[in-house]
Amino acid sequence: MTEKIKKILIANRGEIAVRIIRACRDLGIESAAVYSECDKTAYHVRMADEAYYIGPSPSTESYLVHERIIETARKCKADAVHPGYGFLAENPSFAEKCLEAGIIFIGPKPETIRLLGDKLLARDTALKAGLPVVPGRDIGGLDIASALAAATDIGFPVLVKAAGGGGGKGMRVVTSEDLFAESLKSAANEAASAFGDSRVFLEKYLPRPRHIEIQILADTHGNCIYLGERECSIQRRHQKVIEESPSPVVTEALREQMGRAAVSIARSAGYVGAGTVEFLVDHDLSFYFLEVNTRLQVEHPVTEMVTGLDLVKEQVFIAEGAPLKYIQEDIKLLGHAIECRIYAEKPEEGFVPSTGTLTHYRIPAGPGVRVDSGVLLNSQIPIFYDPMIAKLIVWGKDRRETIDRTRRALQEYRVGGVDSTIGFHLTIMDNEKFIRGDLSTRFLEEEYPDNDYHRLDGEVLEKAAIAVALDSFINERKIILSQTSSHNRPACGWVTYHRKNSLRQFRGSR
Ligand code: MV4
Repeated sequence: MTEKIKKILIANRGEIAVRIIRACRDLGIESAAVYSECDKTAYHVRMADEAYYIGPSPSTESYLVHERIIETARKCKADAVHPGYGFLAENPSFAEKCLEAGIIFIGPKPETIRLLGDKLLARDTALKAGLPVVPGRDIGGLDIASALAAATDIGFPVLVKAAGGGGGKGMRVVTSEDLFAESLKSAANEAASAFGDSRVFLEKYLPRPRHIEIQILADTHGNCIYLGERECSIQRRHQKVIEESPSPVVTEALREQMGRAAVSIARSAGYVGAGTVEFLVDHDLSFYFLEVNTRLQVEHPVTEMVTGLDLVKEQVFIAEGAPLKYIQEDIKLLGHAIECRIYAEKPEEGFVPSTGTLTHYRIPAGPGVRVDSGVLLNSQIPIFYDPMIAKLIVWGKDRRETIDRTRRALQEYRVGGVDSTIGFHLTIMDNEKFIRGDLSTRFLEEEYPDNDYHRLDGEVLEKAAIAVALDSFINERKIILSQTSSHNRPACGWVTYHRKNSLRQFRGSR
């Protein structure tokens, strides 16, 4: 049975809210935005067909309040809620409450979100589904001595991971036996305070893996397909910075193996919707299951660019109960796509958030360029949320062309009033290892140990000098112009002389 969705409430903000509104418009579905105090005039609010105030600026009082969002959806007669990513996207209780209120939650079933959100249960599910997992052990209920025996059995270095995990919290690399007990305790403590769940497990530590993930789509009729991979190895502190599809190392055969593995765990978990199965890939190209993300991901556009699909539209069709329109053989990857996450941050100062007003803003365009922006000229960048302001997604026929277009687009991009990561991305586009596709999750720390992302080549220095000279020239003019009337602005010597002279003539003729 398919039930057409007529109105979607978007329980999010910024670029992803705008992205979802665009899909709604393409589908002829009405869109309702929600906004907090500081988002009153935000881009997503202006874009949506309707917008509703849901509370003060802190997300704990607005975008995270289940009842406010469900009440708003009910009031505006939305038949579905799209959570985007972050906020409530992977919250099984919220998904449950939506369903209880008779509202479609655009995402997997609450029990699937709950199962896969537990990294230990997800690992078990992967094992049962026949996926390769990193050698490891659940140490729940074990005393320190038995846990140490398990670690010794796996072999050091081991990685302590939190069951409630994600984002690297409650994770500890342990290189030797004597540091084990202490690391175990501190990981468990950190996990308890971060997730309210102190359970931890052990895995063999892979020192320089790649992070490669498979996009999947599963409908309510038991069909499930994979849409190729994304390489997301370039990240800092578990925040992805650059993503691409396809991965520079994934062959047709490896893609099929990883894709089948992803579909296999999705089936075991009763997965419905768009999802991502994450893997670690070792230097010998052996791959290991990491976790499943039960949401639309930030980096979904690179998959859209190489498959030609619109993942948000597919999510809506699945939520309506429609069968997938594609079988695996229909999915063909074309060309190459790279995404740069543009943050309002200062890379030179350890990526501290940079808030304020966007006094200058111009987005790039041209062949292969897509910008999913959450802001406009004069937007306020609030302190309350993630500082990602936009994503630059670039497509080319191959990786080389895509890198060249990305560099060109980054050079066209203008952000003023706040700092941005554009210069940082330009540095990466010229990095030889990046250009070679020689990546790992350690890429940034290895290539830029001192956070030194300046591009101090001659061309940039010359441009900077010209910019500074122009800026001071324009500022001087502004001061002079504000002191004199525009009819009487300073001119070169002979003009001034002539003016004085004609004034004398005028006086004289009286
Ligand atoms: C690992 C690993 C090495 N070996 N597991 C980081 C986040 C969490 N979801 C899993 N993570 C890792 N698990 C084993 N056995 C290295 C990481 C890791 C990482 C993974 C993906 C992307 C970025 C990362 C950065 C640091 C560490």
